[in-house]
Amino acid sequence: MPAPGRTAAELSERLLAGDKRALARAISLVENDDPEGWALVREVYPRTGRAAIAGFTGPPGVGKSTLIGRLVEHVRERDRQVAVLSIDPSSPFTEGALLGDRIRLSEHFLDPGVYIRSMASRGSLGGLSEATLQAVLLMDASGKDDVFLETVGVGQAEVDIIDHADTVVLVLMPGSGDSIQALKAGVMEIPDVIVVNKADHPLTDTMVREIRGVLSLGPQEGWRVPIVKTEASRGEGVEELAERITEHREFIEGEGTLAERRRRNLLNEVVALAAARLRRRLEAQVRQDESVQQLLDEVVARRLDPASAAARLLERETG
Ligand SMILES: Nc1nc2c(ncn2[C@@H]2O[C@H](COP(=O)(O)OP(=O)(O)OP(=O)(O)O)[C@@H](O)[C@H]2O)c(=O)[nH]1
Ligand SMILES: [Mg+2]
Repeated sequence: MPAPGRTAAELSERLLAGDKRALARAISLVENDDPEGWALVREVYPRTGRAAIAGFTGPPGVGKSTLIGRLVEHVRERDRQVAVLSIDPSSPFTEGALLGDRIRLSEHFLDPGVYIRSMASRGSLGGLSEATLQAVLLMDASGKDDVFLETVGVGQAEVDIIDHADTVVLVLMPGSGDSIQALKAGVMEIPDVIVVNKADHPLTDTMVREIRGVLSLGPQEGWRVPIVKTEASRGEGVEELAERITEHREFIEGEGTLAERRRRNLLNEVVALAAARLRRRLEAQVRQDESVQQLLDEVVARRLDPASAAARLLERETG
């Protein structure tokens, strides 16, 4: 067997050269929280930051995967390399849940310029959002011009994941009233582009009007969120959607908000990783350290309140 150092160097070399199998292997490493995976990301990190990352979110079954499949065709016609990462934060059985996505994107599997992946586990350090970022970085390093992230739903977990995107596309379909409510109530951040897919549906224009209504309540300066009608199953509106995504990226690049956005997301990432490491260490202490058990006994006996106990625990850790 070759020495681990050598294989790691070889893997990063192949990854940087755009080798699909090396990319697959690398993502599995970070997904499994393998130290080799983290080392790999460390090594290729200076070569990242080039890819345009678009995130697609929205309720189940609105047509996100079909739409992404069409966009993949679109960017391939322009000779761009593309990677797709599907994530399902709500399901512990990710593999099965994403099977449908894989089938819908299957025609692209043989194209060497397309890499499609679903995230099957959380990765133990940090969480799904961290694992997503690592995977995106690896895709970026392997020379992909475009990365499309897909995540189902509109909750906080999805927001954390989708934050890794430069452009967030919310995909809805006629009748997605709940999502309109979520936007209105501010449960969900206003996305950069809104798609009303399944525009073959008679209630499409009603839906578009409702969305306009919600957007009119929001900020009126800066980027104006476009609403794009698509019929993904027939490829209608996909060209326009691709244009809007590109325009948005150009807009934020021009305004300097891309750099700002990335800085904010990376800061969140650094904090999340540090917090995850600290948590691991604290949990190990609680298990192993007799005096932590005594501290806990004090809390149980109501002689010490939980917040003071936590402060003492942290003092020992950091001080
Ligand atoms: N009528 C109609 N059906 C569509 C359209 N786009 C997609 N569909 C169908 O809608 C269904 C769901 O499409 P998907 O692309 O899997 O939707 P999704 O949002 O990725 O679904 P999840 O990943 O399960 O949340 C499929 O049966 C598609 O064929 C469209 O424009 N019109
Ligand atoms: Mg899907």
